[in-house]
Amino acid sequence: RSRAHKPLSIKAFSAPSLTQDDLKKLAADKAVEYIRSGMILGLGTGSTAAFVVDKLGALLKPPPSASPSPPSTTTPKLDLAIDGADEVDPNLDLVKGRGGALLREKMVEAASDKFVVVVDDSKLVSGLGGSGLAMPVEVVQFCWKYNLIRLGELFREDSCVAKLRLGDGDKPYVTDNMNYIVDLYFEKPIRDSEAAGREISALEGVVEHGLFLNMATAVLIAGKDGVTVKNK
Ligand code: ABF
Repeated sequence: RSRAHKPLSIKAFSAPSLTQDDLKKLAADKAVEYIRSGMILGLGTGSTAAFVVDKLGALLKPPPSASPSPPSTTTPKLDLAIDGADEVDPNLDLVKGRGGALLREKMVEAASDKFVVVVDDSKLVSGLGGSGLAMPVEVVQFCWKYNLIRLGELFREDSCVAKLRLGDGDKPYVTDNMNYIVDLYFEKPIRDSEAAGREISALEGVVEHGLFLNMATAVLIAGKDGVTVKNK
């Protein structure tokens, strides 16, 4: 028996690999380069956006009292929004809102001159819905079952499954705006996300959906080789 057959410990010689949190931090560090003095910012929710807030806090002395919040009525326009995403397709269209804040996020990002998205490369998909994870639709509580059924019917050909999102104690999850969320699970990417967005919005009782189309001005994608910037 020769010791030569023992596998070499390759790990001992390779650089430590980056964790997903390391990648999120890389993207967040790059995002703060877009911030200029005097700007009014919209900062989103989620763990990647939280790294942006941390970085900003570390750079500014004293730290700002930044929190993810919508523009107030006195500040209807923002200069820059920075937020994460759940999926990014090759056109830089997004799925967002798995964290449940899609309506406010969409309002903040629509009200911003620029919208910079921060993601790690696990969020890249060939087409929206392609991750197999939830694409959220916020609906009013009153007719949620109607919306659940209609949303399932709308995407029947895409083998879509529509489920009411549950929260604590298996009670329906309630959004910041006191609505429910119906999560759509697609087997394959959505064929025409523009049409899908229009059809979902046309349903009575739908408040907002998680397709964020033509909204991102830049997407910062962190991978093992650093941050790639994609501009719209
Ligand atoms: C927000 O945070 C949401 O739109 C999205 O659901 C989530 C992404 O979170 P993370 O950065 O933790 O993956 O951007």
